[in-house]
Amino acid sequence: MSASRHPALCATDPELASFVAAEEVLQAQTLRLIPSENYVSAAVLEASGTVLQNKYSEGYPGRRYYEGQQNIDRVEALAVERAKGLFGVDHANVQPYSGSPANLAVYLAFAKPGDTVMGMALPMGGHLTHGWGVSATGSWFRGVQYGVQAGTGLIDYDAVRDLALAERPKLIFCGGTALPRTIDFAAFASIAEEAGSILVADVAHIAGLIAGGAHPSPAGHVDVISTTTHKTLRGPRGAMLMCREEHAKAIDKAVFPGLQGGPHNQTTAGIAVALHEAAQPSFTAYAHAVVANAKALAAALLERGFDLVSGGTDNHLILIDLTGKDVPGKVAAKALDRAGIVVNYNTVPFDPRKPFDPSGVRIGTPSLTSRGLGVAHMPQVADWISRAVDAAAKGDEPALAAVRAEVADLMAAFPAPGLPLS
Ligand code: DSN
Repeated sequence: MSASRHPALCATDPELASFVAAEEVLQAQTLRLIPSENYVSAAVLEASGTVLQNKYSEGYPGRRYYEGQQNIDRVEALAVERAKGLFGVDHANVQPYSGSPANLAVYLAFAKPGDTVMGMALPMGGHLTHGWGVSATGSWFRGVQYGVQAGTGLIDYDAVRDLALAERPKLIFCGGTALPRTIDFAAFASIAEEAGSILVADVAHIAGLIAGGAHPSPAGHVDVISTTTHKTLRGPRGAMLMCREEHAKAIDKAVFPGLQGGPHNQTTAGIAVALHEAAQPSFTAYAHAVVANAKALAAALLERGFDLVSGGTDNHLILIDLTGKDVPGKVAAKALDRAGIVVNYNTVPFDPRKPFDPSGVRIGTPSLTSRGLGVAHMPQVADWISRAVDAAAKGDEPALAAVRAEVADLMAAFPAPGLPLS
């Protein structure tokens, strides 16, 4: 971090400033493939670090419990209008602190403790907050879980319907954290209607693809859309809940005063900027490039003998099953990290191993696409992954160091948004 970029921080707390500087270097030099991460723009970074931080504003625009809201109200109303326009929804709440509180607010709005709720099982690609046992949502509510088919890795919508009709859950969640394929929101909507359930689309991973027209939208199919703002949508760390007008009051009441206190106004400002950016034609091109890159990377990995859950991808995410490579996911992820390629180890459907030491590695293309890498680079990326996994199997540290140097060379030619050029 240069003193010219953050002079006050460098002068006041050089120790902390040095950690941030090191993170800037790490993010600049490595190939970041975690599918839920991205690079925000300089404008989003600036908006997220403003004096809006200094203000308490419990309530909603025009209905606050504190005075002095002239500017805060305008910021939040702008974010809300932009969210409604971008996603084509009646109502948007931009206050949830992140994805888990957003989902918890949905429970508060529509269910009572002990009610049955349904979501995809975490090891199958769902999310903790979709009723999984170790989460509050799985202990305060009765979670029933669907998965994917063993052979195809795809959701079996007939099985989802059978479970929904047998259990009649209050809430059904669709969406997740390790789903490489398109979600059929219309199919979920017809199931939820038959079962008499409220349908929630958790689109945290694919919100940017939806905004850019690279994945079908759940708007018009589902009761509530829940999303974080910092993944493919490329905003600050935060979340939004969007819904039909009939649910607006229940959602707002659940977020505040039900669950949260004052909104993080500096984050709301960053969300507003990200939504503005996502409404530009360049973002549509970005969203389609993310998917094109992921498809090209999946094809290149298949050519190199990797086994991919569901055989490929329709979106930004690829789930590599390393069972056949004899390298556990965690060993591979840590070796890739030493090679300058940042991924996360992940369960694969029907994983015989434990979540803290699973068989898979989850990768995605949002970050590298934000840096301008294209389909022509994907064979090189697949080659690095292949070399690093082979090196992990052999314990070949010099091979990992060689990949790391090559990665840093390419990354130097593709500066990351929001980071200093150096
Ligand atoms: N932790 C997020 C992810 O990485 O997918 C989901 O909440």
